[in-house]
Amino acid sequence: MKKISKVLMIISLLMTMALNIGQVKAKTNNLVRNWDFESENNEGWEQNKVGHVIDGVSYGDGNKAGVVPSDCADGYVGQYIYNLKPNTTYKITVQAKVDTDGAKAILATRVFDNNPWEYEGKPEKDQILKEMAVTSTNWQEYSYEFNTALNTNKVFVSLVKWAGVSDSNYEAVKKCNAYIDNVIIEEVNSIEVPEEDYNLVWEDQFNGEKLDLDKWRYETGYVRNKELQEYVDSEENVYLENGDLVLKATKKDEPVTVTVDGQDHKMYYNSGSIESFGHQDVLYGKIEMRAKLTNGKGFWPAFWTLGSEWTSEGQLGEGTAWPECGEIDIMEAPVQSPDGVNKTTWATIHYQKNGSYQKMGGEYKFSEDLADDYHIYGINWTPEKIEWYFDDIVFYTADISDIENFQKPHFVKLNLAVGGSWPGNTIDESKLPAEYRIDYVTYSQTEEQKAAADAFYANAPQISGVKDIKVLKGTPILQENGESGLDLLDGVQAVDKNGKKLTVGVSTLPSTFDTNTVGETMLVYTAKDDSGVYGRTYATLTVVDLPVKDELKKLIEDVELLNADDYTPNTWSKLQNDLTKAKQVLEDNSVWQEDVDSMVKTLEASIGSLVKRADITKLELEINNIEKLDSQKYTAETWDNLASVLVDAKAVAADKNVTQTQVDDILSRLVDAKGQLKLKEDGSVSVSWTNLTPSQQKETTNKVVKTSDESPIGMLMTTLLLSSSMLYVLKKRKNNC
Ligand SMILES: [Ca+2]
Ligand SMILES: [Ca+2]
Repeated sequence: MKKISKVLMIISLLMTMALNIGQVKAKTNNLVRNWDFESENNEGWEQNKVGHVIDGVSYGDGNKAGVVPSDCADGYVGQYIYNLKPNTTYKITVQAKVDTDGAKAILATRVFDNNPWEYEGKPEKDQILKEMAVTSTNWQEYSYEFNTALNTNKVFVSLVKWAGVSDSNYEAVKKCNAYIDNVIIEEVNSIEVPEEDYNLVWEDQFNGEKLDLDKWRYETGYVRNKELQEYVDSEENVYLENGDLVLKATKKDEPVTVTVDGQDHKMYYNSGSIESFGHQDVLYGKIEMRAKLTNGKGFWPAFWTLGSEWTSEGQLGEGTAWPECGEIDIMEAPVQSPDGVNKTTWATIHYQKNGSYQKMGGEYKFSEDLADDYHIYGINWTPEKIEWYFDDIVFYTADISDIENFQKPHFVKLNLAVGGSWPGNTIDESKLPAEYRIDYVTYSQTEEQKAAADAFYANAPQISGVKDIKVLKGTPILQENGESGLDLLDGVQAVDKNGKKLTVGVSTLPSTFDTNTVGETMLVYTAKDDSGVYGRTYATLTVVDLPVKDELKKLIEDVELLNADDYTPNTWSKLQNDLTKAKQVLEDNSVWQEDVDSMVKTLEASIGSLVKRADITKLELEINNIEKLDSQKYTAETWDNLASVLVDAKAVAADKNVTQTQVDDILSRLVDAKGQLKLKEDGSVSVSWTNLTPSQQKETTNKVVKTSDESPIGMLMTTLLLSSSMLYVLKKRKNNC
């Protein structure tokens, strides 16, 4: 007896050890009951009419596994997993196989309880959290992570066989046995990448006076979702205050009616929406904001992205529409509950896959109202996954490794909607004006994220030759139908990564923009390569008013009243030159205001530099007088001096551009030189001349020269007359004394 029990004990111990080896592999925190299908009563596994636990097949040691057998194309074997935590990531690992080449089974994880999705008012039952194809004909490990992130603590994991009769693999699916074994589900602890590994790429701290329109553009008007607000660019609804961007919803005095889907739609509120389109793209990295949300039933603050290839409405533009462009909702908090409390932030991606619209996502429920304080809302985006975080909690992860929409650039959007399809049209107006306050938006990347983004851009179409364009009001723009006008594509080219030339499209944003209105619009240049990858480049088209030319016209009229003879030919001819140019500017309908203003300045300067023509009457008279003198009478030295000054004087007199000062100067030099003339020693006039004292002689000479009489005889006569009268004056003075 003792011996037997010892043997039994040893056997039992060995069995326990064997079991423990298995348990070690399954890990103690495996949430799957009967993980290896080996228990007697098939505990845990749901067996429908086709899927069941089978004897005689097992992965590794053991004798049992789950099977979805042949002769069916619609069946499953699976298990409900209870007591999951919301907003938590789990990892499922299984061994699985199919026994027919070309067959496929699906490892699916579904939400299977109270519906967490009330999107657009349509509850979605049986939401697939994640699925993976099983195609190996040998046992193989299949594994993925999923995030509850929902109002759920229960999922259903299953191996599914399903094919439609028309599917190409229908026969193979129907024929095969699909097996599953060793199912492990365990919680994954999120690992945050350390903060210092991120480099800031772009940010707006909203610390300025006004919204930075080099970073953002406004969305205006009616935009989407039958929402009840009109987006405006007014400073009442979009402004910076205390370091925050404030998007504020206000009630309109009168509703504005627009046509949506052929029906009248009333907008009762004004609100704000801004986006980084055309200014900043984001592709892989952390995109984060710190914000204080609105509460109150009907309000719907959001922080989200759209693919940058999103079509820009324009008839010339190329791009993709929603949902083909892809959308990442970093934060959406539509206030649905009647009490108006806002405690839930939603994380969703919308995309197009295999030609059909799909979405996945989750939510985070916070203990407090999100309108009570500032919180951080962000995503960490890599080529493999997008993780959503709230403050420092990662609450949802989406595997995007095979979703093309999230392997290309997006742009960022911030808006405060009122009403619409999600929160419904009952609005708590007691909350108006409602403020959505954003402290900052940042975009940062690790080296790996940057390298992945750089690789995308290096292979995307490159557009060159794009430049800002300025036109005058009313300038026609070249149309696709060939109607002539300004060619927005002039000099613009695009090539793919191999240098192959691509077609470029251009559109204005908004498309309703035309050049009859003064202002700015965005020009969106788009090129697509053969593999469907888009490249985009942006520029600004500025329409300016026709120039005002009144001042120029008046100035031209004034100039035309001036008389050529009054001014030096040089300055006059410059003025005439500028006048001709001014007249051209006046006539030309393609000049800018600054050209007109500059022409006015030039013409004014030209008028200002006009020089009055000099009066040379006296100079000419003096030259004439001197030319009548007899050189033989004077000493060679003094005559030569006079002759030399005379040459200069003649040159001055002949130059019509000389100034009055130049004329006066040369006249004075001429008079001086003439006054310094000395008669030769044997001059016939020396007799009476010697009767004068030296000073009298000098004075007399000066006077003679200054009166500048005509002939040598006349001069002599004058000299003599003056001499006699001098003597007479001197005599008189003596007598008087
Ligand atoms: Ca087994
Ligand atoms: Ca700030």
